[in-house]
Amino acid sequence: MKIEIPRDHPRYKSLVIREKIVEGVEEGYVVLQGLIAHGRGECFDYLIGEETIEPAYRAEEAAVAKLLLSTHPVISINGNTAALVAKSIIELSKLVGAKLEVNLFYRTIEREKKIKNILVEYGAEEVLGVGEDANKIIEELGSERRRVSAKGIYIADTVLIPLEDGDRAEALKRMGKYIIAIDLNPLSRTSQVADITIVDNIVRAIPNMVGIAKKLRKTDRNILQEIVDNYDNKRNLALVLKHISSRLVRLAEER
Ligand code: PTJ
Repeated sequence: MKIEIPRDHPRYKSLVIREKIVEGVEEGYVVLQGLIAHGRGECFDYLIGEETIEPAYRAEEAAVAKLLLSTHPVISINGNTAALVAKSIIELSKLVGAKLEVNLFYRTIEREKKIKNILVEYGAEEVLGVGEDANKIIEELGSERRRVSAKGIYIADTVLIPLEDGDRAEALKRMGKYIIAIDLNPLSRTSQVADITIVDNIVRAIPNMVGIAKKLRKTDRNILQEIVDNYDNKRNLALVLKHISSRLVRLAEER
């Protein structure tokens, strides 16, 4: 059911985002499980304060620097990502020279094609991982995410994996790939295993990364490398947890 969300509704932004996910379900490219994943993300976003916190911005900066330094960077696209940030993620891929690959946990050829069509509509020139293109297998992985493109994730040195399940993140790490995750849950397995974990809503993270990429793309490689070297994911995740816990204590004390 489609409803008009009043602009003055206190949760306008959040409700509009929800509608995008629901539309994705109605159009058949977001899975029902994507609604559950989104709800979990919303809950963590509430705890964070629905804003990009400093550690998240640092992670976004390090992620862009790493993507710019990589030889074969790939951005993995699933249903929720296509519903929420198709346009800006294509812009990011162009700015950092990363390939786009559809890779689904609940894989069907129909969903793959629908997601590819959305990306093409928004200006993507090449979309990997659809149908026969996903002809390489990641042996370590049991799920349908194991099928990847020989021109994409299979040969990638760095993979950006938004809204991901933990198994593939671990498998890709075992293959020696550098993993950048976007996940509002700082405690998830994906968050723990990634080299860079961006604990931010994807609807803020990708536009932020577009802005950062515009600034960093002409930057000297040594400086980009310094940004990556100075970044410490464990420390950054600890800062996120401290932010959440001190925020909750502060809110409780204000009562
Ligand atoms: O499209 P498919 O078939 O590949 O399936 C996609 C989903 C998301 C259903 C699948 O990957 C899945 O089940 O993921 P999980 O295991 O639920 O993990 C998703 C993670 O993303 C959770 O930790 C959520 O907190 C987080 N998340 C959800 N929405 C957002 C988010 N993180 C950032 N921004 C969001 N908007």
